[in-house]
Amino acid sequence: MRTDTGQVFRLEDYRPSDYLIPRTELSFVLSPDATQVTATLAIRRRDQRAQAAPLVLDGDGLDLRGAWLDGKPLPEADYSATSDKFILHSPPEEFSLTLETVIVPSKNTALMGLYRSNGVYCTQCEAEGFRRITYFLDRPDILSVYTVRVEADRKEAPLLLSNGNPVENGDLGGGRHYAVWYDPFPKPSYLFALVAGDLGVVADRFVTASGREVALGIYVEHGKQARAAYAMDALKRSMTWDEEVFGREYDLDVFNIVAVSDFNMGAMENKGLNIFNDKYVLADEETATDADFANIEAVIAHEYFHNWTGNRITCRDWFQLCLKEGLTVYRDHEFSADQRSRAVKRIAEVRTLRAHQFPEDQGPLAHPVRPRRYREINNFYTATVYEKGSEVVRMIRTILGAEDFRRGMDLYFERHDGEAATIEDFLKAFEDASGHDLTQFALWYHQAGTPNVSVTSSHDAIAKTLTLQIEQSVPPTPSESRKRLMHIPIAFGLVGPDGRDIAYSDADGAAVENGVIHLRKRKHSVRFSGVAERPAVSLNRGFSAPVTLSVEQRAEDQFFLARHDGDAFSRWQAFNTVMTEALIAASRRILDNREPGFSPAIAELAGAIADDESLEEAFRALALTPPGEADIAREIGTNIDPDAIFAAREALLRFVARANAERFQGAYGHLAKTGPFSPDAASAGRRALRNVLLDHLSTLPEGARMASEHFLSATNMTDRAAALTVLAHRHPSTPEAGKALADFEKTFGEDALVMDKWFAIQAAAPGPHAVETVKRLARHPGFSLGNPNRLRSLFGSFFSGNQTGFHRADGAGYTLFADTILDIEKRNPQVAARLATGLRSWRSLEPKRQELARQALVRIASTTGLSADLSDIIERTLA
Ligand code: B3K
Ligand code: ZN
Repeated sequence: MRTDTGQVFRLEDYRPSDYLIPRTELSFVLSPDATQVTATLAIRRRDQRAQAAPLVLDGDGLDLRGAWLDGKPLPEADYSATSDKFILHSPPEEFSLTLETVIVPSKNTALMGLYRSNGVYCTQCEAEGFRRITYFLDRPDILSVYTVRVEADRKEAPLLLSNGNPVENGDLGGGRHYAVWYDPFPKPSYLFALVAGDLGVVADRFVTASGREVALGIYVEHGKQARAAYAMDALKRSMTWDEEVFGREYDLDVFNIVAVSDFNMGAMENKGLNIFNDKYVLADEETATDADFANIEAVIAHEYFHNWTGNRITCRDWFQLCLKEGLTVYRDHEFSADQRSRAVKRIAEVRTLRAHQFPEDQGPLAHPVRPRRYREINNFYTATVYEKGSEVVRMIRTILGAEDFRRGMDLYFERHDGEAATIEDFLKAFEDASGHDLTQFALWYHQAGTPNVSVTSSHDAIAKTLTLQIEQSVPPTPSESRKRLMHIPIAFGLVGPDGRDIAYSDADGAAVENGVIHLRKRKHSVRFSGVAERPAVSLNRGFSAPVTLSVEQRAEDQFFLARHDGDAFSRWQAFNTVMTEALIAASRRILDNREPGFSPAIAELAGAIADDESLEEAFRALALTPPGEADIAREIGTNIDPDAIFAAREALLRFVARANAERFQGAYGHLAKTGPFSPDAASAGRRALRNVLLDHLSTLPEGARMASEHFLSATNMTDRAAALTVLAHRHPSTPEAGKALADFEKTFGEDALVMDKWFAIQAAAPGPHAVETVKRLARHPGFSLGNPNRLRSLFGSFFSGNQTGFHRADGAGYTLFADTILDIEKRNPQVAARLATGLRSWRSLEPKRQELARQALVRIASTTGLSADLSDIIERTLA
């Protein structure tokens, strides 16, 4: 484990490296306990007139066994080597350096560099894992052409893969064999990959638009090939889509994906050899939910799209991470929107953004989409860099329009293919292609915090005008107290009494273009003429800007928009706002020992939505889902009491279900009739709606029996997991719940990925017993502290998905938090640091819980020898 040195890296300190490595030859002789790595690097000085500076290569925990310069042993006086640096004191202008190191994959529990997962050798190098394999200029602006030779025991590893195209393989006798791979595209070290093991394959082919034939392979555990069929289908659809929508073709003869079961995150876009967490590859109706299918489609697409946005054009330095990540998330969002329902996809994206990015932006870990400093880059693979980064690209498209956006993308590819680029390069391509000035817009990359837009409206019936007073503000964030004014594109509509958008004759006060108000100043007064009747104002349609809105509006306008807004996102938003406001008021009343008190209009609207066949089922399912407990807490902002919020939410579900019992029962029964399983969006939508209805109806008497029947009659994992959640969360002490949990365990006990759902559902079960449940489950034979998926499903679900259980008033959840994180950190600092963000919103809690949470954080902070990963998160959280 690399302990914290406290070193801070700054964007303004970027300097190009003195040396380049145009070619890299790697040779691996694999063995679990002593893998020999020989690297021969062709190195040359960047500036031939410059003085010979020492060459300093990065390492991390390396053991050097030999060094040669131009093939001759290097005299000891000419270099120095430690486990984390190799220094050649006075290198010639151009030379070849051969370094031999020995590494121990079987002991690599951090899962960075070369490690073993279920007996398979695999690698993870982004961001700085390559230096755990060999000494190198391990930075993204050093692009090199790689040749890789892999040698292994044929029985242990019949399959030998690396980046690029296969060029040679053969037998070495004594049960050993080898393969050589050559990747003609210069790439940074973080994209290096190697896999060796015994795996099954699903093979297919793809012919690109220009007729290049590509051999596709998805490698999975033997016997699981059938579960990779959906991933293969998603891959081929992604390849076609990128050609059609972005004009991007694949460029190698092969494209391989390998699924492994021990992986720190979702997947990795290594050139020609993507390595995936098997959770994002394996799916069939028996074992995966509709959400799993959708995630697989999105992650397969995301990693594939990186081939152009990330690999062909990479990042100059790690501060530019959003250059590849935000853009590639935007691309995978667009892909899923085209494959499924655009409106439903957009609502889901915004829910995710608000659940993950908003609390980050509003708490102690806030940072700009392009950060200016970091201590540990692994901690910057955040919702801000990814999701807000994607929103920023989406706003560029809104501002430029679809055609100029595409022209800008084309120019970006044309100018920077084969280079390591910056956000400035990216923005310049759009400015040059469109003639727009994006100077003010660029603040979205540089300034942290979620802007707030507040709006009031006034209608003058005699003058037939509608005036909007709009004001923007950006709250202070850590180390940025003063903020500059942003360019915020707010899409809007004025909805008339007949439910249609009113055509206004002109608008002044701000640049209003194609239904978008462009805020650039602190205050805008926008007047629309020719507006005879007072409209309901629909703002931030399609969530055109990632902001919070404070709108002074009559309650009946929200109800009206929830029924009539022509923009599906805003229609969903209107009902969501109605419910959020009702829940906040109810939780306050509950704290005062009063009845929650909901308006019958809410139940009526919910009933109307459930029955409205003009709306897609998936949309209705989303609309009928009340905001989650964390969403409500975020809106309340301070002095949070999770128990009151939970009680209010349960009361709302019951209130709506009671008022609509018959209607919901009818729809629930009707939706039960389906044909054979299909993972497509429409079928998934029907299941989602039926499961949301179950969630409501299960609050009524006989709820446990109904959920139990749902569970027992389920023919797919979506329905089974939904019923199990209702039982374990709402009716935990019933025999039905106990039986369902036991049945599930019996059926799927051997399937770790499926058991993750069983762990996650129980860890998220609300109430004071959750702490004990989680401790008990941590001793379950199917649980393992070494596997990141298990950790996320048990502890991640508890810390981030169980508001009442984790935030138990006596602080027992926080004690478990500190104990667990310190324990995990010993083997895997990266995963420990990620889980530790579970307390980032501790300052919003009510005072007693806040103090207990602080004590747990301080206990972690005062532990000696913390990793850079964990101490960075904890110190920023406490700052
Ligand atoms: N680029 C990887 C993430 C690597 C995370 C390193 N700590 C996956 C992705 O975003 O596609
Ligand atoms: Zn990515």
